[in-house]
Amino acid sequence: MTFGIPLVDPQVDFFPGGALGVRDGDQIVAPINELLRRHPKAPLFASRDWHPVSTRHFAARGGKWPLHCVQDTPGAEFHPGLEMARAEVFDKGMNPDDDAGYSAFEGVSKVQRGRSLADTFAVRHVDALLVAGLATDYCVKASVLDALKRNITTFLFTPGVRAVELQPGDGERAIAEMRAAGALLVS
Ligand code: VGL
Ligand code: ZN
Repeated sequence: MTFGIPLVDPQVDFFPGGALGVRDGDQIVAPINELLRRHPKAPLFASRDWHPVSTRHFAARGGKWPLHCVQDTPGAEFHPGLEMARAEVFDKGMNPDDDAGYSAFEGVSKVQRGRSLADTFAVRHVDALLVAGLATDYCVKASVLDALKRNITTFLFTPGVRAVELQPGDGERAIAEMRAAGALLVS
């Protein structure tokens, strides 16, 4: 068994002070770094919300969200405190005409000719995941549910996630949903 660590959208805009800042999001940095240090050989993957400036994902075009993670802007960069130099990066959310791209499985590799995350797991013999990142109630949840649908053993690293909570309780509900679908919680 090889477990991989997908970090979901650990980008400046999702941390406090960012365009779509998640409360206490900065608290995920230290536990994730410790996890990465303890598992130096675990393959690391990072998804990146990577939007065009105009997309149906944004409120200006009927979506839910303020402008965030626009391609090649500072807000779309990875949090500078995360030790993720070894990460293989997957971009998602590029289609201007839909509000898709929540799941990291929709991501395509930045360097491997658009290779999908699922294909990359096969290439790397990754058959279990320990997931962390932002935000619990959106992209983390979508990624975990997608992984479970693909019959990948999936653990959620709870110190490494935080929720947007457009409605109070969304974070807890998202965790309950992931558990009900088969995710195992790890702290
Ligand atoms: C996300 C809202 C909008 C996420 C992305 O990464 O969880 N949430 N876009
Ligand atoms: Zn987004």
